[in-house]
Amino acid sequence: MSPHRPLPHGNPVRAFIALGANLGDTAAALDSAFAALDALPGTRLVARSGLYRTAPIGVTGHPDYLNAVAEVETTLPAQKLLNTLLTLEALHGRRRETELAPRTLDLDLLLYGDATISQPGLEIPHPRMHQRAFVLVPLAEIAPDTAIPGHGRAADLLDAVGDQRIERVS
Ligand code: PH2
Ligand code: MG
Ligand code: MG
Repeated sequence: MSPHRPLPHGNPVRAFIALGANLGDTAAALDSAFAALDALPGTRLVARSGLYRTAPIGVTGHPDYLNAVAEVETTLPAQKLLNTLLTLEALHGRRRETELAPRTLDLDLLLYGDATISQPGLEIPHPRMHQRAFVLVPLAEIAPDTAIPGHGRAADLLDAVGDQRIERVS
């Protein structure tokens, strides 16, 4: 985090990004991704959650994930930020095979200010974030009062995902 690096002009927006990996050195990938987010143009890392080991959702027989959430302040437009996240995934060795194939790094844009966006390839808020402990637990750790448009406060959604296995590891 670099609190003293000034942002370029433009109205900074508070955005939240989910980090996930379940292939390779997952802790190194998430640490590297946090640093890379802080180094993006017009962007600084405001907060990072701890790292959580989580059961894979949506598939069985795959390795556990390591998940976390980043809070950033950015002057990048949402679409540009999304494209940048996809580039960062590729730089971390992400290969897109089947949809839920184990991955070296997944970066999902969860929230972009209080915007609601529905475009091909870009849906904000992330359409499943309110149902996933691997997003809500780290999000509530760093910003419990965050409002998820259409679903309410992050911390208030935790009870409903209490059956999903998640364990803080660092
Ligand atoms: N990501 C998915 C599907 N399932 N499960 C966990 N625990 N963590 C993830 O990051 C994750 C998932 C799709 O991107
Ligand atoms: Mg994902
Ligand atoms: Mg993704």
